[in-house]
Amino acid sequence: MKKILIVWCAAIVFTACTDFDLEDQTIKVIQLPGYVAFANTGGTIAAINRTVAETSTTAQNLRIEVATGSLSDVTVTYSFSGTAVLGTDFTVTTPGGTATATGGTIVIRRNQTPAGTTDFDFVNLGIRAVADGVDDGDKSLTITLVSATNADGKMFAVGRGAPGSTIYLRSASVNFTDVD
Ligand SMILES: [Ca+2]
Ligand SMILES: [Ca+2]
Repeated sequence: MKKILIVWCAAIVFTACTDFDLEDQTIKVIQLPGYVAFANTGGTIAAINRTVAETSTTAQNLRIEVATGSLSDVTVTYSFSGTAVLGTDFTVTTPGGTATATGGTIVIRRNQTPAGTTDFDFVNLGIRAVADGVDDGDKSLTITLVSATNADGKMFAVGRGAPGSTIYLRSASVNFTDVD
């Protein structure tokens, strides 16, 4: 009697599983590729190119988002290029990340805004000008996203756009105007 009951239960479980198989219901499951990119307010794909005086004390908060979401925190690696030098022309005010002369890393916390509230997954990379008191000319800085991987080992594309086509918002620029 016990065996019959087990078989009967197994049959119910099996039936339940097949009844809700998405492919049997002709629903096609497509895994969307995840990506990490810079983001404008409002989500436009316009290039981010800011200009500030080198005496500006306001950090330029460059938003980096994982628009497709992530099941765990995402570590983003970025590089610096241009004539501006870290520590001389600008500093990085980065939460939970590191920066060197050639670039750094920053972490997008899962389901959190920089303020810690539960919302869209993004972080702000803060770039602040340095008043050097030296006639050193205008300086340029481009931050380019190199790679992004979450704590589960999932890799994300960097920038927006299909592979082989134009990729938007993989980089952002800040120009520092000399005031000396
Ligand atoms: Ca400077
Ligand atoms: Ca200067």
